[in-house]
Amino acid sequence: MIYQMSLAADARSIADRILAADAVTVISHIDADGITSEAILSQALQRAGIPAQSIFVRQLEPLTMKHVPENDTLKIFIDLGAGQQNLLEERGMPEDKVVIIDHHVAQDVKTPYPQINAITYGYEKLSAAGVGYFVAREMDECNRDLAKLAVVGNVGDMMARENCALIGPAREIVDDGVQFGNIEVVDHNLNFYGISTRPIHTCLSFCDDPYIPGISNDATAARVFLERIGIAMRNSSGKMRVFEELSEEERQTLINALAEQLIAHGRSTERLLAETYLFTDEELRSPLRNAAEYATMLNACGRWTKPAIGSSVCQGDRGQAYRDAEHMLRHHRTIIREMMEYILDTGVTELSHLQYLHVGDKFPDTVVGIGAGMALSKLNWKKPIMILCYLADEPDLVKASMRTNDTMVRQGVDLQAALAESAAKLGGAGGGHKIAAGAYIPRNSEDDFAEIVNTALSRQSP
Ligand SMILES: [Mn+2]
Repeated sequence: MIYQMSLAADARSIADRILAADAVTVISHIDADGITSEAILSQALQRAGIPAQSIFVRQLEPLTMKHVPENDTLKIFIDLGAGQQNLLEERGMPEDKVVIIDHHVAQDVKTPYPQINAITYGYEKLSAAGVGYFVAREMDECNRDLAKLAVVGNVGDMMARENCALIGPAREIVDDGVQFGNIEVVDHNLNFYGISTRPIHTCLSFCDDPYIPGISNDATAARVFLERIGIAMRNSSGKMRVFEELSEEERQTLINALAEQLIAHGRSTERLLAETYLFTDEELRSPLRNAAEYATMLNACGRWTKPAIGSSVCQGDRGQAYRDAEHMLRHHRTIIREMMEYILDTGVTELSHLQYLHVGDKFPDTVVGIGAGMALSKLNWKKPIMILCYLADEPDLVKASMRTNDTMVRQGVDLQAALAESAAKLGGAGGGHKIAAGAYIPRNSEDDFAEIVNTALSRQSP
């Protein structure tokens, strides 16, 4: 396909290809972006009267390609595919039976597979669900209600993180949702996670971006802080209040007090506020009330390999699928909490520029990255953390997950570069983002690997 170099024009031509199909198979990824991507397409296809089937994979690789049916349907690869076009080619898939909707680096192959890819247009802050939404909107204007799901996908893929808001085309999608009436933008909100479900003091104590001295990591201190500024922690019926329930006045009081706290400790207030996205059609205090928590619920479904349940929730199921998703979310939180406690109890090995710990087979590899991120907020935040673990189905390999924070990224830390370079030295492979990355390395090379990564990090921020 010849790129028209315009997202809108390519969305139109991809939409036309999809609308011309007799039947479709959607192949997507099992995280929040992949699940919302699939849910957007499934609904758009259903509304267009095109029979469709969906398949979720953890990763598109030779082994998972066997799940892609060898039939005559149009295969839509979304949130994956761009970087694995050689696999489609090896399978002998003709170009007129494939559409790729993605935001990952594309691979050069001979077959010109039709593709719409956010990075082709220079949009680094637009996820697959965002691109998929533009295609769905071209398929039919009535799909504007799906903007909400695209916002969840974008936030789930951390597209709002750096700028404390969605920007560019991803922000345009927010406006569609606002116009449709199911999204409310809360400007200058606190940049906290859990505003719809966590008690306020828990929300405060979990905050690590920015790190607030005397509050972060200290729930008791957070409680005292709230008392001091006169914010009641319980509502009239005795229930713990959540941040979303604060009045505008209380919200301002809290923001001002936190800003003062930061300034008193000589810290920047830059990342204190963020734009947050509330879903007014969801119940109060539900994890579906805001984009960040909605995304966590979907990630929980993916991590327990039940992405289809997440998709049902995205498509409106608030019955059995929702109850199952809630259960997975709770389980997800418990395991992550246990893992964090394990990391803190066991302690990490500190090198000059890195702290690391091997958890062996105690925790599933699908949660170690999140556990690492949460543990980092309780450890020395100036050193990136690396958690190593065994893989249940790959006895020769070890997975390494790394996390750091925005402050360190601004000082030059790039985990993606450090892991890709270090893993390659041991015959492994790594990738991801500056702030969060992962690698697979041969078993028994863990300590050597830690030294190599430490050296790479020491060059990035001496
Ligand atoms: Mn994605």
